[in-house]
Amino acid sequence: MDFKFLVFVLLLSNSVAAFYKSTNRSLKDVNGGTDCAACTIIVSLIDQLSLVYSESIDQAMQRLCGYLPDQYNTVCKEFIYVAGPIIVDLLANGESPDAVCHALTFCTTDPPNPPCKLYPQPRGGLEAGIKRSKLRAMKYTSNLRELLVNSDICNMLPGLKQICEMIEGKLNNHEPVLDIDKDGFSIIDSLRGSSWRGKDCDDSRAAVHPGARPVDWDRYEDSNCNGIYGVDPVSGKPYEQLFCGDSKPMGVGLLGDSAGAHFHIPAEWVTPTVMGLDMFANITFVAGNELDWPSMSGTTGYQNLTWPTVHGWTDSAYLRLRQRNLCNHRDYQNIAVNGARASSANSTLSRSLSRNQTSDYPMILFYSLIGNDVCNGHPDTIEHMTTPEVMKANVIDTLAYLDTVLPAGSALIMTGLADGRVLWKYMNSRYHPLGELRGDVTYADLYAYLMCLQVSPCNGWMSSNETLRNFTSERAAALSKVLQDLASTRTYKNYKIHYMDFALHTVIDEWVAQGGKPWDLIEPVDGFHPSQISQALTAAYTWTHLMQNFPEVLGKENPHNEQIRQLFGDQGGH
Ligand SMILES: *[C@@H]1O[C@H](CO)[C@@H](O)[C@H](O)[C@H]1NC(C)=O
Ligand SMILES: *[C@@H]1O[C@H](CO)[C@@H](O)[C@H](O)[C@H]1NC(C)=O
Ligand SMILES: *[C@@H]1O[C@H](CO)[C@@H](O)[C@H](O)[C@H]1NC(C)=O
Ligand SMILES: *[C@@H]1O[C@H](CO)[C@@H](O)[C@H](O)[C@H]1NC(C)=O
Ligand SMILES: *[C@@H]1O[C@H](CO)[C@@H](O)[C@H](O)[C@H]1NC(C)=O
Ligand SMILES: *[C@@H]1O[C@H](CO)[C@@H](O)[C@H](O)[C@H]1NC(C)=O
Ligand SMILES: *[C@@H]1O[C@H](CO)[C@@H](O)[C@H](O)[C@H]1NC(C)=O
Ligand SMILES: [Ca+2]
Ligand SMILES: [Ca+2]
Ligand SMILES: [Ca+2]
Repeated sequence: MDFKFLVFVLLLSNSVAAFYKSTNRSLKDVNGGTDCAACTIIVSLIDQLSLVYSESIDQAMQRLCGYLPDQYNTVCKEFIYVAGPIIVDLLANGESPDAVCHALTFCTTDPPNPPCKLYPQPRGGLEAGIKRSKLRAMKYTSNLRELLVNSDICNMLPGLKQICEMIEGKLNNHEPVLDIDKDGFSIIDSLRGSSWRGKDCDDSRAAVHPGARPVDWDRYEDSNCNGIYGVDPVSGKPYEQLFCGDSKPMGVGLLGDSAGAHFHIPAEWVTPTVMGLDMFANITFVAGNELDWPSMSGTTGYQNLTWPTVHGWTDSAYLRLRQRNLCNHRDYQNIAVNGARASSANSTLSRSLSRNQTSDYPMILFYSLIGNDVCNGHPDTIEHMTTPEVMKANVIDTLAYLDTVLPAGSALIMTGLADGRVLWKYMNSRYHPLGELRGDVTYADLYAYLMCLQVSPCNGWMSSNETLRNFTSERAAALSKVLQDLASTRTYKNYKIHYMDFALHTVIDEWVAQGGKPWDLIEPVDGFHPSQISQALTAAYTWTHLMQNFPEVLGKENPHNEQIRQLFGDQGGH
């Protein structure tokens, strides 16, 4: 049985793995890699839960399984049956979660790599702890490794296989899994459905989808899913023509990475003091969305979710454009993938955009890949960063391709890469949720641990080495310059290009000026991605910037919005 029995751990592992797979970076499981990290997190949670609730390790394990939905609970209990006695024995003897996971064989020490540790080590350091733990573990079953490592969670649990393949991008090139008419739009939310691309209002006809130019002004039915159709009895004219005809409808799209998809692991999932019953209730939905929350993202977000605890609100380019012209309802496409960089944007993401040059409305497409071209988990991280030459070749090919799919009158907004030095600057000395209870794990510790296991999302910035952090930012700036130069020199038939910096610093400064803390803008669990608040503030900043510098693409306020609201209510919702 695979240790990845806890689904959120499956996700932790798989999303990191997907980072690498989707960008064709070879993922070797050095020192146990993501399995080791997952094991260590779980054993640590068990340990901390027993402290929080003053109960035995055994009871804490039962408690953790009890938090999971039924379908996972059984697997959890089976796991405890096999590995539980060892965990209980070793933790009770004061060994660290790192040593326990070495004894359970999820963590290894593969020379020449040093052993990796997340927690402080008792009595003689990690190597002594591993030795003691392995000795004690020998008392228990001898075929532990077989039992634990050989099977694959993806094939074990009903419904998970599809999600795993989805996460690995095997299915449909990041297109919706359920899409009967194959128009790129779905009637379900997760699995690349309406969380990502406007909901299909007729999944049996491909011509009917968000963003379509209405057929016969939607006299009889809604052919573009914006909820507007029928004929005005007074004038005898179709509403779509009356209200939208002169309004220049525009969709919003995104070719992006995990920041654009809004990667987010709820802190509650790894904070023993607040974990609780039902917290994992919607985990299948979350898994089906690849741990991303596009419906609350700064580009295509359209709803305020209140579960699990959401720290922040939703604001987005789509919401602003929709508010400006309600005819744009449901016309969004979030084509962002964890780990994507310029090469995948060219070869995969751009090809997955659903837009027909003749039968769809134009769109504002954001090209926003803010880090993966300089971010990877390789020990020789610099070797694996995109060079300006490769960047240029990929972007030129992407731009040429887009000219063959974007309808005339579209716009492309390219953002530069972030300057990730803010991560170390604001996070390094703070406690990570896994280390809050005892004050024993800081972000500096977490970054070093992920780097040691070679699963860090970004060695270049999540590093104590200032020279390396500076180098990474210099390379990022050089890549941004490539984008900026292309934006100012290239012209295309069907769209205009506009470049803007990814203004993380400005957004942080504004937030701090309002009395906020810089770390509110960074995801607490991974210590890497922009948080919910950051998504919303970036959306507001971007909108203001476009209003000032590129207003012609945003169109005019639709004077019929109020009439649309009165006649069509929420226009069918999202
Ligand atoms: C992935 O990388 C390997 C080694 O760098 C290369 O040989 C292979 O062609 C790449 N595959 C794809 C699909 O780009
Ligand atoms: C979400 O909540 C914020 C703040 O309360 C509000 O301004 C915004 O309009 C809401 N967004 C949606 C999509 O309801
Ligand atoms: C699960 O999702 C539903 C709506 O999709 C929401 O109402 C509910 O609060 C969520 N539950 C939890 C525990 O997050
Ligand atoms: C961009 O993608 C296309 C389609 O996959 C491919 O033919 C082309 O070689 C790619 N460009 C670069 C620079 O890799
Ligand atoms: C675009 O739509 C038109 C009209 O519906 C159709 O004839 C054409 O095949 C479509 N083009 C593509 C590339 O799908
Ligand atoms: C890194 O860059 C900052 C800002 O440019 C500079 O002040 C600092 O001296 C640099 N540090 C190193 C080690 O190069
Ligand atoms: C810091 O990073 C630079 C650039 O990669 C490297 O040359 C140097 O050896 C590193 N310093 C340490 C102390 O690891
Ligand atoms: Ca469809
Ligand atoms: Ca359809
Ligand atoms: Ca319509």
